[in-house]
Amino acid sequence: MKHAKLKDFPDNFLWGASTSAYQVEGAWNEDGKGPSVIDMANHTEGVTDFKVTSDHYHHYKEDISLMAEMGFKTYRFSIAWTRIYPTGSGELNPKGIEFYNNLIDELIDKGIEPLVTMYHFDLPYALQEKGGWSNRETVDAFENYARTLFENFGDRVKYWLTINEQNMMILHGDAIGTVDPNLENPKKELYQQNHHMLVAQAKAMNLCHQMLPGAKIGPAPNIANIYPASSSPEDMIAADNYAAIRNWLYLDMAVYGRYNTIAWNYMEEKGYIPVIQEGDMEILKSAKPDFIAFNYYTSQTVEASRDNGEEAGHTGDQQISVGEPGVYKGAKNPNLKVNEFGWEIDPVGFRTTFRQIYDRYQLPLIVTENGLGAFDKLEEGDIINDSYRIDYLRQHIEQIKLAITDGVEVFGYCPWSAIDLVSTHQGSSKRYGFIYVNRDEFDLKDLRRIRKQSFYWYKDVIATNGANL
Ligand code: BGP
Repeated sequence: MKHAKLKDFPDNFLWGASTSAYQVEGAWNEDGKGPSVIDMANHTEGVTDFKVTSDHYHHYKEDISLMAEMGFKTYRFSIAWTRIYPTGSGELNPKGIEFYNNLIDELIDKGIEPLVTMYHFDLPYALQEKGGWSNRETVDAFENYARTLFENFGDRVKYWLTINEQNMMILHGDAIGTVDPNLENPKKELYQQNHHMLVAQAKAMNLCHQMLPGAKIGPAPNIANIYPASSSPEDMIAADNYAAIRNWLYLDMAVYGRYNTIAWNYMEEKGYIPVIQEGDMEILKSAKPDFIAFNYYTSQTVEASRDNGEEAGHTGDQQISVGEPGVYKGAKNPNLKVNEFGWEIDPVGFRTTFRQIYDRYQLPLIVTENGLGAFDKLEEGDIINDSYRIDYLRQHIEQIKLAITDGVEVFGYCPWSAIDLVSTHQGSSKRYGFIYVNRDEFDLKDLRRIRKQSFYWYKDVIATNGANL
């Protein structure tokens, strides 16, 4: 639909940006923090680990003051479970509580609304040693952790996100490092973990509503519209299959408390049906999110699986789908350009994704990640001319405006990332931030913060509530 006139961004629109604890904080073993699965994993060769990252743990005041200078209305960050409970449960670490109290107070002092992810990939290693999400006890540990967060921070935090990109942890467990590929049947295991995470999420949503009647909570999956590679009916079926497995399984459960039919039948066919304890489906049904947060970097395109083994093997990464025999096969979209890392760029797909989610669930939406990873260059005079990032963000914000005009309720936009940090598996040279952090892959240099060109651009976007793009 071509609109004659576009609607404005709503007043109080939450402009901001995102980070996650393990990718930005550093201080990996300080002040009583326990090891997480990230700290104990083998890191991709040739790129940095997560020990220091951007050292936000020690620079948070300076970083927040730069966010305030940009005019952030919100800052989406995650709490490291292992700072609060070094072994995942049991003894509480007061220093961890203190750090996030300080961070939250600093944000509020600067007029920035905290938007907290409770868990962003960094499961406590002590829980992993006991089976991680395969072990039902992790559900209890998460509920206990959630209670602690609500008790300690609920007086100031109004917006909560349960689990970051649960769907990517399940679909791309090997890229994100959440599953042991040597397991006998890793996929079956993953769908059991998935079920446990869904139950844990439902319990956390219920708990939040009981303990903090004024707060709002929602899931934060990575959602992308799926194109069929052609207008062939078989490709359309493949696109439907993948949309169910990648997107709707997670949101149907979060919102309606039921397994998506196509996804369920896929799980049955493949032998991935999880053990469901008595009472689980009631818990899942009883929990209701107040909004849906989602991460979007690009759309996906798939074609019918030829079932000839081509789709087997590795699973790509968060944004590159390879496929699964008999279900779908990842395809290239000839209409789209790709970034330096092979991720397709599809702003219009962003609008489609908004429309699809809102049509299905009718809940307010907030974007918790969207952005462009690039090898930024620090030029003489502390200049970082990231015009390519500005182009990417501008094109995507334009599409939010169109989605709003389409009638979609959108209340915030938090691109990835507020400040440079370490990528999930591609190191610190793959940068996303508005703020440059002066370090190399293996040379920490002075970790100086430098405003990029996009910093000034985004400041103006926020100041004009999206009118100046
Ligand atoms: C998402 C994750 C983030 C972030 C982002 C960019 O999947 O939620 O943690 O890292 O992707 O991905 P990458 O770091 O691989 O470039």
